[in-house]
Amino acid sequence: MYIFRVLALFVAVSAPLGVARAAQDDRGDKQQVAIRFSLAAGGNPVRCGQDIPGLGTGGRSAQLRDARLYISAAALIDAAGREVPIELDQNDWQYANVALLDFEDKTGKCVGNADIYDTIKGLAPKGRYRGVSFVVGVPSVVRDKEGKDIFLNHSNFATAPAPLDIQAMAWNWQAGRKFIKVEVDPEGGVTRPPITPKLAPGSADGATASAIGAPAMADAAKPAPAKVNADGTVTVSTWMLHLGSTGCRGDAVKGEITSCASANRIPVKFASFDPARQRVVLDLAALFSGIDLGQDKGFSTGCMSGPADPECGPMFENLALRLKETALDANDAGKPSGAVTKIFRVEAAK
Ligand SMILES: [Cu+2]
Repeated sequence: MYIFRVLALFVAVSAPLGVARAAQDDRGDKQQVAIRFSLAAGGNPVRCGQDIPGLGTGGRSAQLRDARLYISAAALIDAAGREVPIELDQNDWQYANVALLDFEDKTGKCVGNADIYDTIKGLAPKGRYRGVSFVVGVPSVVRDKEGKDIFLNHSNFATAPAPLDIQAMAWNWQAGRKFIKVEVDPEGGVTRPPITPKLAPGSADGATASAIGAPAMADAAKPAPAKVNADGTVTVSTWMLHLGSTGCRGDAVKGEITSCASANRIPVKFASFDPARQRVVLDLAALFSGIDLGQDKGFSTGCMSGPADPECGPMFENLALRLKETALDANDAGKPSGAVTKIFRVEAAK
């Protein structure tokens, strides 16, 4: 029953979007905008199949496995400091005000698909702009031109429009999408605490994580090939960052409004940015700063947004998000910490 309502909603939504595109053929008062992104580790570009040297505190080299993220609410900043929304082109990578950036091409150790998408495209009112801003994450709801609510994050990926239809980027209806997914295979693997019956690979992360408010994992990580070491510790191949909303309540399947204790969306702003000459870099050196990729102290291998996961402490600091409430009932978990996130920077585009 609900499926039909969702289908009806998307049919209803795609028509007005089509009308909007046609209306923009008169582009007299609009200019085309393209914001380029790239993936790097410090000064080195990162590509599937190539060693990324010196990541994290252990200074290990690593191979990329996955690097995808959702960007929303992209805007240009005018001389008065106003954020002027970029109206995104609607295509397989961009829907409503959300775009998926995809830096993996399925070569080397990379998973996913051959396509790459690294440039957000759209229209903005003609003008002179000084900066750019965007949010990492998928909004819960956006309003279409007719004032109808479109539910974006907490929806069924199987019936959602692209690019919200990717199973690998979905957790479950309630928790919604993975906003950032970065996975690397460090040289020598990732060593984890001994397996206890309660913490068996494949089942434990999901069960333990949901007990502490992290999303149950829809695609619960297939256990990576594990090597049991002489001291009982286990070595697995992949360190994973999966960022998304956690502690979500409300049955999204029944169409209930879902609200999440930790939204975990990251606002990013560059007061000075020239789209013609510059690009935004997602810097893995900054992302893994202060983190030893060779060791995982518990819960998910890496950080899957779990408030009790030891690796999420330094990771959330790098993301400039609060992992936990600053005080009891402060309700600020998952909100921006107020620091500037270190994971993005601006550089001259080549
Ligand atoms: Cu962990």
